Amino acid sequence: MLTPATPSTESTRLCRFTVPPAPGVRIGLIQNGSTVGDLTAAGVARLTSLLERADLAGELVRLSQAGLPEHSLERIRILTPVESQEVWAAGVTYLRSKQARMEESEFSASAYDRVYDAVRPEIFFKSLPDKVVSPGGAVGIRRDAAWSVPEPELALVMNSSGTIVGVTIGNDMSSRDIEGENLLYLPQAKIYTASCAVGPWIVVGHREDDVRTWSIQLEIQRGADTVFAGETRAGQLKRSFTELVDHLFRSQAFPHGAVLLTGAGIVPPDDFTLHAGDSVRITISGIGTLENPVAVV
Ligand code: DO4
Ligand code: MG
Repeated sequence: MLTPATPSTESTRLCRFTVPPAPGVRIGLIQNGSTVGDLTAAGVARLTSLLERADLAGELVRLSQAGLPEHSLERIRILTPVESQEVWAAGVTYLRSKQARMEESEFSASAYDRVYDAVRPEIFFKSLPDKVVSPGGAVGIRRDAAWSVPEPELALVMNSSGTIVGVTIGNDMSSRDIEGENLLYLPQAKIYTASCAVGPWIVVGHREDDVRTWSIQLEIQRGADTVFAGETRAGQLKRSFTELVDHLFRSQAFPHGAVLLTGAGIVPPDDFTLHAGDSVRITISGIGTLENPVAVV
Protein backbone atom coordinates (compact mmCIF):
# COMPACT_ATOMS: atom_id res chain seq x y z
CA MET A 1 0.00 0.00 0.00
CA LEU A 2 1.26 3.49 -0.76
CA THR A 3 1.98 5.90 2.03
CA PRO A 4 -1.35 7.52 2.93
CA ALA A 5 -1.33 11.28 2.60
CA THR A 6 -3.24 14.09 4.16
CA PRO A 7 -5.79 15.59 1.73
CA SER A 8 -3.52 18.55 0.98
CA THR A 9 -0.76 16.33 -0.42
CA GLU A 10 -3.09 14.18 -2.48
CA SER A 11 -1.68 15.28 -5.83
CA THR A 12 1.79 16.23 -4.69
CA ARG A 13 4.41 15.73 -7.36
CA LEU A 14 8.11 15.62 -6.53
CA CYS A 15 10.61 16.32 -9.27
CA ARG A 16 14.25 16.94 -10.09
CA PHE A 17 14.95 19.90 -12.33
CA THR A 18 17.45 22.47 -13.56
CA VAL A 19 16.85 26.13 -14.28
CA PRO A 20 18.82 26.68 -17.51
CA PRO A 21 21.39 28.05 -18.01
CA ALA A 22 22.29 27.26 -14.36
CA PRO A 23 23.66 23.69 -14.24
CA GLY A 24 22.73 22.61 -10.68
CA VAL A 25 20.09 19.92 -10.11
CA ARG A 26 17.29 21.07 -7.80
CA ILE A 27 14.45 19.23 -6.06
CA GLY A 28 10.95 20.55 -6.60
CA LEU A 29 7.41 20.26 -5.32
CA ILE A 30 4.72 20.80 -7.95
CA GLN A 31 1.39 21.70 -6.42
CA ASN A 32 -0.34 23.39 -9.32
CA GLY A 33 -0.14 23.26 -13.10
CA SER A 34 2.21 26.18 -13.62
CA THR A 35 4.91 26.46 -10.95
CA VAL A 36 7.37 24.34 -9.02
CA GLY A 37 8.32 25.14 -5.42
CA ASP A 38 12.10 25.00 -4.91
CA LEU A 39 12.78 22.47 -2.13
CA THR A 40 16.54 22.84 -2.57
CA ALA A 41 16.20 26.44 -1.37
CA ALA A 42 14.56 24.98 1.78
CA GLY A 43 17.51 22.65 2.38
CA VAL A 44 16.40 19.49 0.54
CA ALA A 45 19.53 18.47 -1.34
CA ARG A 46 18.52 14.94 -2.37
CA LEU A 47 15.19 13.42 -3.33
CA THR A 48 16.45 10.06 -2.06
CA SER A 49 16.85 11.38 1.52
CA LEU A 50 13.42 13.02 1.44
CA LEU A 51 11.82 9.70 0.41
CA GLU A 52 13.41 8.07 3.48
CA ARG A 53 11.36 10.28 5.83
CA ALA A 54 8.93 8.19 7.88
CA ASP A 55 6.60 11.20 8.00
CA LEU A 56 6.93 12.08 4.30
CA ALA A 57 3.34 13.36 3.99
CA GLY A 58 3.72 15.63 7.03
CA GLU A 59 7.12 16.82 5.88
CA LEU A 60 5.71 17.77 2.47
CA VAL A 61 2.89 19.73 4.09
CA ARG A 62 5.46 21.53 6.26
CA LEU A 63 7.69 22.30 3.27
CA SER A 64 4.78 23.44 1.11
CA GLN A 65 3.86 25.97 3.80
CA ALA A 66 7.43 27.23 4.13
CA GLY A 67 7.11 29.95 1.46
CA LEU A 68 9.23 28.15 -1.13
CA PRO A 69 10.68 30.19 -4.01
CA GLU A 70 8.74 29.31 -7.17
CA HIS A 71 9.86 28.72 -10.76
CA SER A 72 7.57 28.70 -13.76
CA LEU A 73 7.29 25.18 -15.22
CA GLU A 74 7.97 26.74 -18.62
CA ARG A 75 11.39 27.98 -17.49
CA ILE A 76 12.73 24.75 -15.98
CA ARG A 77 14.01 21.48 -17.43
CA ILE A 78 12.48 18.43 -15.72
CA LEU A 79 14.95 15.59 -15.16
CA THR A 80 14.17 11.98 -14.40
CA PRO A 81 13.23 11.60 -10.70
CA VAL A 82 15.60 8.62 -10.54
CA GLU A 83 18.55 9.88 -8.52
CA SER A 84 20.49 6.96 -7.01
CA GLN A 85 17.97 4.14 -7.27
CA GLU A 86 18.55 1.03 -9.37
CA VAL A 87 15.67 0.46 -11.78
CA TRP A 88 14.18 -3.04 -11.97
CA ALA A 89 11.24 -4.31 -14.00
CA ALA A 90 8.57 -6.96 -13.66
CA GLY A 91 7.42 -8.84 -16.75
CA VAL A 92 4.44 -10.83 -17.97
CA THR A 93 2.18 -9.21 -15.39
CA TYR A 94 -0.63 -8.40 -17.85
CA LEU A 95 -2.49 -10.99 -19.93
CA ARG A 96 -1.70 -8.95 -23.07
CA SER A 97 2.03 -9.23 -22.38
CA LYS A 98 1.81 -12.99 -21.84
CA GLN A 99 -0.12 -13.46 -25.11
CA ALA A 100 2.26 -11.28 -27.12
CA ARG A 101 5.38 -13.02 -25.80
CA MET A 102 3.93 -16.49 -26.42
CA GLU A 103 3.20 -15.51 -30.03
CA GLU A 104 6.65 -13.98 -30.45
CA SER A 105 8.52 -17.19 -29.64
CA GLU A 106 7.48 -20.83 -29.80
CA PHE A 107 10.79 -21.60 -28.12
CA SER A 108 9.98 -19.51 -25.00
CA ALA A 109 6.18 -19.76 -24.96
CA SER A 110 5.91 -22.19 -22.08
CA ALA A 111 8.24 -20.07 -19.90
CA TYR A 112 5.97 -17.03 -20.32
CA ASP A 113 2.86 -19.15 -19.78
CA ARG A 114 4.27 -20.59 -16.55
CA VAL A 115 5.60 -17.35 -15.08
CA TYR A 116 2.26 -15.58 -15.53
CA ASP A 117 0.68 -17.98 -13.03
CA ALA A 118 3.70 -18.75 -10.86
CA VAL A 119 4.01 -17.49 -7.29
CA ARG A 120 7.39 -15.93 -8.07
CA PRO A 121 7.05 -13.11 -10.61
CA GLU A 122 9.51 -12.36 -13.39
CA ILE A 123 11.68 -9.49 -12.14
CA PHE A 124 14.78 -8.34 -13.98
CA PHE A 125 17.39 -5.63 -13.62
CA LYS A 126 16.69 -2.77 -16.02
CA SER A 127 18.98 0.23 -15.47
CA LEU A 128 21.60 1.90 -13.36
CA PRO A 129 20.29 5.27 -12.16
CA ASP A 130 22.73 7.40 -14.13
CA LYS A 131 21.75 5.68 -17.39
CA VAL A 132 18.04 6.51 -17.05
CA VAL A 133 16.72 8.84 -19.76
CA SER A 134 14.89 12.00 -18.65
CA PRO A 135 11.65 13.33 -20.16
CA GLY A 136 12.45 14.76 -23.59
CA GLY A 137 15.71 12.79 -23.94
CA ALA A 138 16.08 10.24 -26.73
CA VAL A 139 15.25 6.62 -25.96
CA GLY A 140 17.19 4.05 -27.95
CA ILE A 141 16.47 1.34 -30.49
CA ARG A 142 19.36 -1.04 -30.99
CA ARG A 143 21.07 -0.90 -34.39
CA ASP A 144 21.24 -4.73 -34.42
CA ALA A 145 17.51 -5.16 -33.72
CA ALA A 146 14.78 -5.34 -36.35
CA TRP A 147 11.72 -5.16 -34.06
CA SER A 148 11.78 -2.49 -31.36
CA VAL A 149 8.93 -1.32 -29.16
CA PRO A 150 8.32 0.91 -26.16
CA GLU A 151 6.71 -0.66 -23.08
CA PRO A 152 4.55 1.83 -21.15
CA GLU A 153 4.63 0.89 -17.48
CA LEU A 154 3.46 2.17 -14.13
CA ALA A 155 6.58 2.49 -11.95
CA LEU A 156 6.64 2.07 -8.17
CA VAL A 157 9.14 4.08 -6.15
CA MET A 158 10.41 2.51 -2.92
CA ASN A 159 12.63 3.83 -0.15
CA SER A 160 15.36 1.67 1.40
CA SER A 161 12.86 -0.10 3.69
CA GLY A 162 10.83 -1.27 0.70
CA THR A 163 7.95 1.08 1.47
CA ILE A 164 6.22 2.30 -1.67
CA VAL A 165 6.49 6.07 -1.38
CA GLY A 166 5.18 7.09 -4.78
CA VAL A 167 4.55 6.25 -8.40
CA THR A 168 5.86 7.47 -11.72
CA ILE A 169 5.98 6.37 -15.38
CA GLY A 170 8.54 4.06 -16.98
CA ASN A 171 9.36 3.09 -20.54
CA ASP A 172 10.92 -0.39 -20.73
CA MET A 173 12.29 -0.15 -24.30
CA SER A 174 12.64 -3.64 -25.77
CA SER A 175 14.02 -5.44 -28.82
CA ARG A 176 11.38 -8.07 -29.44
CA ASP A 177 13.24 -10.00 -32.16
CA ILE A 178 16.27 -10.47 -29.89
CA GLU A 179 14.11 -11.49 -26.91
CA GLY A 180 12.04 -13.79 -29.18
CA GLU A 181 15.07 -15.58 -30.61
CA ASN A 182 16.10 -16.96 -27.24
CA LEU A 183 14.98 -16.12 -23.70
CA LEU A 184 18.64 -16.07 -22.64
CA TYR A 185 19.05 -12.96 -24.79
CA LEU A 186 16.61 -11.02 -22.57
CA PRO A 187 19.33 -8.82 -21.01
CA GLN A 188 20.49 -7.75 -24.48
CA ALA A 189 16.90 -7.09 -25.55
CA LYS A 190 16.20 -4.98 -22.47
CA ILE A 191 19.44 -3.39 -21.24
CA TYR A 192 21.36 -1.19 -23.65
CA THR A 193 22.06 2.52 -24.09
CA ALA A 194 18.95 4.66 -23.47
CA SER A 195 16.66 1.65 -23.03
CA CYS A 196 14.94 3.04 -19.95
CA ALA A 197 13.14 6.35 -19.47
CA VAL A 198 11.47 7.33 -16.19
CA GLY A 199 9.50 10.46 -15.31
CA PRO A 200 8.29 13.12 -15.37
CA TRP A 201 7.92 13.20 -11.57
CA ILE A 202 6.97 11.08 -8.55
CA VAL A 203 3.36 11.36 -7.41
CA VAL A 204 2.99 10.73 -3.68
CA GLY A 205 0.01 10.14 -1.48
CA HIS A 206 -2.15 7.64 -3.39
CA ARG A 207 -3.23 4.22 -2.24
CA GLU A 208 -2.93 1.16 -4.46
CA ASP A 209 -6.71 1.01 -4.86
CA ASP A 210 -6.73 4.53 -6.38
CA VAL A 211 -3.77 3.88 -8.63
CA ARG A 212 -5.37 0.74 -10.03
CA THR A 213 -8.27 2.83 -11.40
CA TRP A 214 -5.89 4.94 -13.50
CA SER A 215 -5.62 4.57 -17.28
CA ILE A 216 -2.34 3.96 -19.08
CA GLN A 217 -2.09 5.23 -22.65
CA LEU A 218 0.59 4.85 -25.30
CA GLU A 219 0.75 7.04 -28.38
CA ILE A 220 3.48 6.85 -31.02
CA GLN A 221 3.87 9.76 -33.42
CA ARG A 222 5.73 9.60 -36.74
CA GLY A 223 5.88 13.10 -38.17
CA ALA A 224 2.29 14.33 -38.24
CA ASP A 225 0.83 10.80 -37.99
CA THR A 226 -0.17 8.76 -34.97
CA VAL A 227 1.15 5.34 -36.00
CA PHE A 228 -0.02 3.54 -32.86
CA ALA A 229 -2.35 4.35 -29.98
CA GLY A 230 -3.45 1.98 -27.23
CA GLU A 231 -4.88 2.07 -23.74
CA THR A 232 -5.19 -0.16 -20.68
CA ARG A 233 -5.89 0.28 -16.97
CA ALA A 234 -3.45 -0.23 -14.14
CA GLY A 235 -6.14 -2.47 -12.61
CA GLN A 236 -5.38 -5.08 -15.31
CA LEU A 237 -2.04 -5.73 -13.58
CA LYS A 238 -2.34 -9.32 -12.33
CA ARG A 239 -0.17 -8.97 -9.23
CA SER A 240 -0.50 -6.62 -6.27
CA PHE A 241 2.09 -3.89 -5.78
CA THR A 242 3.09 -5.41 -2.43
CA GLU A 243 3.61 -8.83 -3.98
CA LEU A 244 6.00 -7.40 -6.60
CA VAL A 245 7.91 -5.26 -4.10
CA ASP A 246 8.16 -8.12 -1.58
CA HIS A 247 9.86 -10.26 -4.22
CA LEU A 248 12.19 -7.46 -5.32
CA PHE A 249 13.35 -6.80 -1.76
CA ARG A 250 13.80 -10.50 -0.87
CA SER A 251 17.44 -11.18 0.01
CA GLN A 252 18.43 -7.90 -1.56
CA ALA A 253 19.14 -4.54 0.06
CA PHE A 254 18.63 -1.25 -1.76
CA PRO A 255 20.39 1.41 0.36
CA HIS A 256 19.11 4.18 -1.95
CA GLY A 257 15.69 2.65 -2.52
CA ALA A 258 14.59 1.27 -5.89
CA VAL A 259 12.24 1.87 -8.80
CA LEU A 260 10.20 -1.05 -10.15
CA LEU A 261 8.49 -0.92 -13.56
CA THR A 262 5.42 -3.12 -13.18
CA GLY A 263 5.09 -4.56 -16.69
CA ALA A 264 3.44 -3.65 -19.97
CA GLY A 265 -0.27 -4.04 -20.67
CA ILE A 266 -0.17 -2.41 -24.11
CA VAL A 267 1.70 -4.14 -26.93
CA PRO A 268 1.68 -2.76 -30.50
CA PRO A 269 0.82 -5.28 -33.27
CA ASP A 270 3.55 -7.64 -34.46
CA ASP A 271 4.11 -5.74 -37.72
CA PHE A 272 4.94 -2.56 -35.83
CA THR A 273 8.46 -1.41 -35.08
CA LEU A 274 9.74 1.96 -33.89
CA HIS A 275 11.75 4.18 -36.26
CA ALA A 276 14.36 6.80 -35.43
CA GLY A 277 12.59 10.15 -35.11
CA ASP A 278 9.35 8.67 -33.73
CA SER A 279 8.00 10.20 -30.55
CA VAL A 280 6.73 7.97 -27.71
CA ARG A 281 4.12 9.46 -25.37
CA ILE A 282 3.06 7.50 -22.28
CA THR A 283 0.27 9.00 -20.21
CA ILE A 284 -0.96 7.65 -16.87
CA SER A 285 -4.07 9.47 -15.75
CA GLY A 286 -3.04 10.20 -12.14
CA ILE A 287 0.53 11.08 -13.01
CA GLY A 288 1.05 12.91 -16.32
CA THR A 289 2.93 12.25 -19.55
CA LEU A 290 6.41 10.91 -20.25
CA GLU A 291 7.45 11.84 -23.79
CA ASN A 292 10.66 10.86 -25.54
CA PRO A 293 11.94 10.92 -29.13
CA VAL A 294 13.53 7.74 -30.52
CA ALA A 295 17.12 7.40 -31.77
CA VAL A 296 19.22 4.48 -33.03
CA VAL A 297 21.96 3.47 -30.58
O1 DO4 B 1 9.94 -11.54 -20.33
C1 DO4 B 1 9.94 -10.59 -21.03
C2 DO4 B 1 9.73 -9.22 -20.60
C3 DO4 B 1 8.34 -8.89 -20.20
C4 DO4 B 1 8.12 -7.44 -19.95
O2 DO4 B 1 9.02 -6.62 -19.94
C5 DO4 B 1 6.76 -6.99 -19.69
O3 DO4 B 1 5.81 -7.79 -19.65
O4 DO4 B 1 6.58 -5.78 -19.52
MG1 MG C 1 8.30 -4.53 -19.72
